[in-house]
Amino acid sequence: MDRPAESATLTTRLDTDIDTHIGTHIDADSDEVQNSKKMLSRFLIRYTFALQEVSTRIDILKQEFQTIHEYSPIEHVKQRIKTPESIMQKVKRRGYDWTIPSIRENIRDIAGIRVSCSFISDIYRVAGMLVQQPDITVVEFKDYIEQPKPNGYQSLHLTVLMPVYLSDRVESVYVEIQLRTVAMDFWASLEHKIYYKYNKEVPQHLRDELHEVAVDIDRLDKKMERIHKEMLAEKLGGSGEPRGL
Ligand code: 0O2
Repeated sequence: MDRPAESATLTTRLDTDIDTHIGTHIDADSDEVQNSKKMLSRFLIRYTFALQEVSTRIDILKQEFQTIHEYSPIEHVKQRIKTPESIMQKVKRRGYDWTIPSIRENIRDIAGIRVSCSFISDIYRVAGMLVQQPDITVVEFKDYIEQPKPNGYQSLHLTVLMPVYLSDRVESVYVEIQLRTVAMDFWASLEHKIYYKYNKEVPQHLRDELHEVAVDIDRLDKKMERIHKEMLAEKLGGSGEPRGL
């Protein structure tokens, strides 16, 4: 657990940020602000460690698969730590308490990792391999592939608790893992840009087009997978499923 001083200082830091937003003059070099920044970095460091842990697990799966099956279900991996500003906005939006315990418990996507896979079946295969690891606890599972969002967004979201071994304790840290195909990722990044370009008020014709493209992407992903399986079946003389160990 963090010491109370750490919680209090972060609270000050968050309040300071709000003051900045409403225009109050803040001395960025003041001891208080400098101290708060240090405390915030200390709070966020566990998320960096948790991301390193998850990313290593994913990398091992990728390399092992590549070596044994001469095929990788993972195309690329991106990770990010939510910015203090974005954490602050979410806390405010959701009306959570401005305390470390509340942020730690409620903001579960401070550490985020995005895995782009070649095919839809790879998404479930990689997710399955991760959630079977005994020290990873799945706390939330959202399948936007089975059930896309109304705008067409597709992705598999897992929120997990990852143990992080610190010098004097083990901490369970929330990590959000998003898994999607390369095509879904392409769609999501364009939609994200459009969403912000129009300040969240996207014109209806663009919404409709994005939805159409999402449907096309689903069709394309399924078609590509069928072609890939047919090619594998030919190569392996079997079902098209990669061979076991
Ligand atoms: P960023 O910058 O990627 O972190 P919550 O996470 O609690 O705020 P919700 O709806 O409960 O919101 O979570 P959900 O559905 O798991 O979505 C969280 C994240 O998924 C988002 O994080 C996006 O990264 C991604 N996402 C969800 N819906 C969409 C969508 O319609 N379009 C795109 N492009 N991405 C989406 P953030 O915090 O919004 O952004």
